[in-house]
Amino acid sequence: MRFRLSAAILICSAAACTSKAPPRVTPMPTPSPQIESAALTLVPLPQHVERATGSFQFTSATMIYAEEPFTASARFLSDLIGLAFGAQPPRVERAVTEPPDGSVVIRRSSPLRAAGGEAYELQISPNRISIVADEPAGAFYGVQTLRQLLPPAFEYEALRAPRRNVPPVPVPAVLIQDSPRFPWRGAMLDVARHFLTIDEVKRYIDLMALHKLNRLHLHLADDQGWRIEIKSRPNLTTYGGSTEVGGGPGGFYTQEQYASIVQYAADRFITIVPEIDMPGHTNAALASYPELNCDGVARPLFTGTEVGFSALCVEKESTYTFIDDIVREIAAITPGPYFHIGGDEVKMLTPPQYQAFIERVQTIVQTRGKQMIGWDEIAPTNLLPSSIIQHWRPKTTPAEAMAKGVKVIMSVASRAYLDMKYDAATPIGLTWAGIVSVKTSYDWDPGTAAEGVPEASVLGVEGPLWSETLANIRDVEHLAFPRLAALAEAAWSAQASRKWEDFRVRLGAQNARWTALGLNFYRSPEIDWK
Ligand code: TNX
Repeated sequence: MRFRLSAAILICSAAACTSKAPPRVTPMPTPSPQIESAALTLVPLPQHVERATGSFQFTSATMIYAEEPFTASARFLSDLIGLAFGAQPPRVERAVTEPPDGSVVIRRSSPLRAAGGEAYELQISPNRISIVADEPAGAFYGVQTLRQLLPPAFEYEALRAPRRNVPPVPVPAVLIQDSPRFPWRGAMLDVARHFLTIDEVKRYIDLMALHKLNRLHLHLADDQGWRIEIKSRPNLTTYGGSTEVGGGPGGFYTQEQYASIVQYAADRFITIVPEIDMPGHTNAALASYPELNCDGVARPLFTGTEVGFSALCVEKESTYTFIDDIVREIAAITPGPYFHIGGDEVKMLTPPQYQAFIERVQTIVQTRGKQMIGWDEIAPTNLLPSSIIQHWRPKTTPAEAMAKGVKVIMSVASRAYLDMKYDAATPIGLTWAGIVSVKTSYDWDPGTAAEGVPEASVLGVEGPLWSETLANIRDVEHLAFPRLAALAEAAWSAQASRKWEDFRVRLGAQNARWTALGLNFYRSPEIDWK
């Protein structure tokens, strides 16, 4: 991948910019080192990057013009620049036909529709920055790319204090045309084994947005804790949410708090995917309601890390009433189309019991208006074409389910599990799926990662972060970064353009931005941190 392309003449119509003339063959003037390196800092790598001459200067006079559906993204940019240039953030105005020179313009362009709602074009020229997209998500991603071209200091909150006489800030002239390879670009937080506060989850959402990730899967219930209020079954949280691995106090989200996470994520074009793991991984529920056990006896709360010992009583009708209450209440506060039912690591049921259970739950989820997702153990069951398999076990394949028309999320543990150690010295994390270096998490093709699963059946990539060994957001950040950025690129960027040697350099250039964000990322020796 070469970024140092010669300049083309770029022609902008009202909505879109196209490169009309062939690239000049004469050598272009040597850009300043800052501008030269700027195009190298983008993660995930866009589809098409073309450097041009000169730079745009942000000043205290810079204004942002945005067409109606894109004003939220315009405000995001204005908030990011904040008080860097004066007492007010840049003004956001409705787009006008002839915006003045020196402005940022965010417009709608239906020709981009063919590339999908997440596509955008970002053109930076000396007199204007233009972002065009067909849908708000595309405009948001255009703003995220522009963000990565701004000096990293903009991520530093203290910069948002009013300043005087700040010199103009240049961003390099460039044309970027971009859209994602896969529609599913996800991360998962296990808030059951160790609880994370609402602010910690929001922090993770912010970090996801910077890397154009669009699905946050929340693992909301497991043996060690139940984390989402169910109004018809209050003991699940008051009792079942009161502990976590190691015996800490646990915690839970009220439905209103969960809704605030959903909204915060939606504002960043991230869909929340709630998971209630069943029929196994259910000790917190079995402790809270004795009738969920076949013997009618409540189990003690559990704070260890073994798996596979718990199961709902699948032969009792009341178990399905319970599940329907849960799916109904969570579906009602989840605008996204998905409900994840877990389904992994069930050792207490026979295969026929397990399959009958999954099929009944699939009907409940469908009746409550959602698409069912399950871990890859659900592959042999009678799945609806709309159901989705999350492939995690490295030595298996969900190929047998392909004839059912289902789609697959690639979370192969040996590549995508963010809770594996980076190397033998990593102080937290597990090793059951191997050591997952940054290169290991980057250097694979999600389109061919499971035998017998064609690329057309791959929805995308998700990086689960199980929290048996994690206590707080500092630990989360240490295991997620840089590997979540590697997975974001595996999900967004065209496979043919992805080269580890090139990624290493762009990742190294994230040092200043991530440091300004206060991110506790792992300074892996595989990377030359700039
Ligand atoms: C397997 S992945 C699990 C989790 C553990 C994880 C630890 C999956 C569907 N089940 O219960 O937390 O390994 O890496």
